Order: sequence, then C-alpha cells, then structure tokens
Amino acid sequence: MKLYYSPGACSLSPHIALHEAGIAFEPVMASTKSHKLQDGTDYYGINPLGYVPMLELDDGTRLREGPAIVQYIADLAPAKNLAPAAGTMQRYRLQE
Ligand SMILES: N[C@@H](CCC(=O)N[C@@H](CS)C(=O)NCC(=O)O)C(=O)O
Repeated sequence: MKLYYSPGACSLSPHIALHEAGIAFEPVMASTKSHKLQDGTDYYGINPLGYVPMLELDDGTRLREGPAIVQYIADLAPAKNLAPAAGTMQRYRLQE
C-alpha cells in the first residue's frame, strides 16, 4: 500500500501507525503547498481534495481522513493493540 504524506503534517499519525503495525508500505511525499509529488505529478489527479494523509491499498482503493486511516491500519494488525476492538464501547471512546 501507499501512504501519501507530507513531513510535519497530520499524515504523521498514520505514518507512525503503519510502522507500529509492522505493515510494509510505500511512503509517497505530496507537497501541501504545491500539491505536486516529488516527480512533478499533480496530486489533485490522485486525490481531488488535495490533502494528506491518503492511503492507497494494493487494489487501488483510496481511503482519506486521518481517523479512518489509523483505525483501518489498527484493524489490519489486531495483535498490536493499536486500537480497541471494533464494536466495543472502548472503540467508540477512541472515535469520540
Ligand atoms: N480532514 C482531513 C484533513 C487533512 C488536512 O487538513 N491535511 C493538511 C495537512 S495537516 C493538508 O494536506 N493540507 C493541504 C491542503 O488541504 O491542500 C483529515 O483529518 O485527514
């Protein structure tokens, strides 16, 4: 999977979560100012909303919004206890 991120931005939490989960991923830097990737690709062509973080799964599915992304990552690695189990009150407390 790919994580579209920008240094020092709110994409840091999914970046950390991916490392904590031990999940292999490709970090792709997207400028929050120019909205270009390092190779010059227009980031708006990838994410029409223009912001990071965005996670792209191997099947091409794209997931936005930091809170959704970190919970998705946590659910991929339940043994790492990064988030309470889905459906529990503790999970809703996390979302709250
Ligand atoms: N609602 C989004 C907001 C993401 C967001 O505001 N990202 C900022 C960096 S912290 C960004 O990419 N700003 C550039 C832009 O919006 O064009 C989320 O929570 O993930």
